[in-house]
Amino acid sequence: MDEGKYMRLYSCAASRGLRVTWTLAELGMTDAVELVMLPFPPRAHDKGYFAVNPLGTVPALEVDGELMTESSAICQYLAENFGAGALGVAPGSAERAPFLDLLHHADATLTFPQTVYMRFALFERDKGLGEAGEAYGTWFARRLQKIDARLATREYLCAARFTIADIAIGYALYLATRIGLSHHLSPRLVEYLGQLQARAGFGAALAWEKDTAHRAGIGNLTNFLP
Ligand SMILES: N[C@@H](CCC(=O)N[C@@H](CS)C(=O)NCC(=O)O)C(=O)O
Repeated sequence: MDEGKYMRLYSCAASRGLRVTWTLAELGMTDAVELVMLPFPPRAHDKGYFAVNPLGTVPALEVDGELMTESSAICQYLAENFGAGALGVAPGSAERAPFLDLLHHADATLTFPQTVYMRFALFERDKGLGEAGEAYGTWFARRLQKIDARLATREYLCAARFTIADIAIGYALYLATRIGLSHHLSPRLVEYLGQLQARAGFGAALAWEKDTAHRAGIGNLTNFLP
């Protein structure tokens, strides 16, 4: 690991790893982490990465002799260990239940159908499963109702403040705008996402990913996205 760093994060530009770089930027912790940007997908373009993460997925965080490969869990780990309560909702606090629910909802229920849509409707459309892919896009859209309803009476998803639940869900909404699903976002969700994207931490995370990828000679930053 580079001198002065005590965690190593492997990621690809604008992938679910953005949940992690964004959390680190919000915590002011980017200096503590060695960021390794990879071409997407690593399984095709950087086979050496299998030695780090046999799944070949990003993000992956090396910390404390362990490897974490779930974006929402990594955000929770960072918030609980380094956030001094700022980005998380502690056990026993009000709204801990929706906090955990939404943190997991982000990847398990929202990003999952998004990625199936991307695979069959975008990346591998020529394989003849485009229609099935589009159906996953619609399925994703129907699942947005839970977030939309929650935000009808709130500025942030829980605890009346910005938390990693907003980061995790915000990434799914951001991804929707990058892959041709923005027409499924209601005006309320568009406004909410705009507010999240205006945060200094979001901009800092994108810039960190971009600079690091550039220095690693990964030119096509959009290779993850169409
Ligand atoms: N549930 C995991 C999913 C990780 C994942 O599938 N990441 C995608 C990028 S966003 C990936 O690495 N895909 C490349 C592959 O599966 O080979 C998380 O939340 O981090």
